[in-house]
Amino acid sequence: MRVYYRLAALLVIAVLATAMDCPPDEEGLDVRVNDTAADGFFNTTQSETSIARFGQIVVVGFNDSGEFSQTGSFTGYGYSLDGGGTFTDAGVLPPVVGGQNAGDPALGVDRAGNFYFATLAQDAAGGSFIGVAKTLTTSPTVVFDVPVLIPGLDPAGFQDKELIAVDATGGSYDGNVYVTWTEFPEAGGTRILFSRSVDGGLTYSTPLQLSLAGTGVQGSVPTVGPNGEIYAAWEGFGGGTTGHIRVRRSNDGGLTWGGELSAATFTRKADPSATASCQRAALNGNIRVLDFPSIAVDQNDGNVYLSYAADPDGNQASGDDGDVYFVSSSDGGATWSTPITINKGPAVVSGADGTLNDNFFPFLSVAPNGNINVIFYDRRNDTGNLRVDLYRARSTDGGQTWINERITENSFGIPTLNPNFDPLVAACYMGDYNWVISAAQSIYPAWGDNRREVISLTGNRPDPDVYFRDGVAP
Ligand SMILES: [Ca+2]
Ligand SMILES: [Ca+2]
Ligand SMILES: [Ca+2]
Repeated sequence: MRVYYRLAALLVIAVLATAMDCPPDEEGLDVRVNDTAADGFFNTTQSETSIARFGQIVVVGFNDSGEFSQTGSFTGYGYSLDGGGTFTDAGVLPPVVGGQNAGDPALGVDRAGNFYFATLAQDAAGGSFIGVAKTLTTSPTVVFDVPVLIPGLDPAGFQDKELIAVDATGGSYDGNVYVTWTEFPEAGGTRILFSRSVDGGLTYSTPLQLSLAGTGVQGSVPTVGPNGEIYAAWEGFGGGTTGHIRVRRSNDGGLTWGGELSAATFTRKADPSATASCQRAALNGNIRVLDFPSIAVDQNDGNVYLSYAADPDGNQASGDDGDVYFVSSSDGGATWSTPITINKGPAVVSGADGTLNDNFFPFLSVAPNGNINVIFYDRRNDTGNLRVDLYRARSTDGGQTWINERITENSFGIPTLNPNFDPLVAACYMGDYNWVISAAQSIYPAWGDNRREVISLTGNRPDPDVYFRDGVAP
């Protein structure tokens, strides 16, 4: 989602002093990815993460207002060459000549170690595109080429909220790059589009419209199964407070697609007071929220797993505003299980959340051994339902039962978001998603985290940064 304001009136801010840490960082198990020295005084927002890994190389993408204040591009990244022990802030993904990259990072990697980095992008004429950049090298530093720009179906439309998947199966479609995103046509409505590259990211196909039902759709995500099958999922707004998770599947590398199915129907999450303040769905602390699905496939058996967050009691005006849900399909997406909450309820056999506090922004990954991990923001440790931790729900039995574990070492607070303390960032924005990938030895979450307190004109405030963690058994 576009999250920044236009630069012109705010350049004056960038000349002010760099924000100071207060107190000094207390680095522990969680590793900060971004370098705070790159921040402007008021422009210190790093959030909305993506992560990909190849051997000891870990790349984390994020939105970065500090870089935007200085370079005009919003899509930042950092990388680690030692498996995630230390990170180098690499600044911004380079835009095309005269253009800019506009955030919404999404990363993937192929079997040869080429990283692909998708972003919202503009060309020199200000046209809206999805950009996908490929690494030029990963040694001795991780350097990306400028992105290849993919137009929408409507040249006057706005292209938004892309995610990416790379086929690394070694099968018939190995190396293909898949991108799905939302187009806002000039005439109104929204639609989910798909494009692919079959030549290593040199060129991308003319978009195909994936969404069939409804004109209120957002938050698409592609993923690849063990036989190269592609699933794409997205949120469909059902009118009122109802939402749907829509899914389609392709068995031929994205040339043709099966019918559109509903994997889940739910009540969208929203805190009435924050929603009134933000004039869009938001949770306590004026954090804007959508209900984007996260989807992944078990590479052993092809089972499909999907997570999203929703209001558990069907009433936005009372009770719990948000729980994390899970559904699965063992027949290639044709039918889906009944949704279960995985932060509390009968399926949670250890570490259940005993509160009615918020659980939101889930992201799901399946480990090589088939274990399922879902990370999410969680407010169970604050009776005021404000401070946030990162938790994971983990299932070792295909999603039948779950345990919950805290990832973050410290809960973090929420800066003033409406209006946003950072004048380059949209009101009520605290990132729209986080990300996790899995390997045999660990899951690797990357998330937006405000634990670091900085000096501001009105006293200390929590500052948005991006953190990474390893050593968490899948
Ligand atoms: Ca920051
Ligand atoms: Ca409720
Ligand atoms: Ca909850």
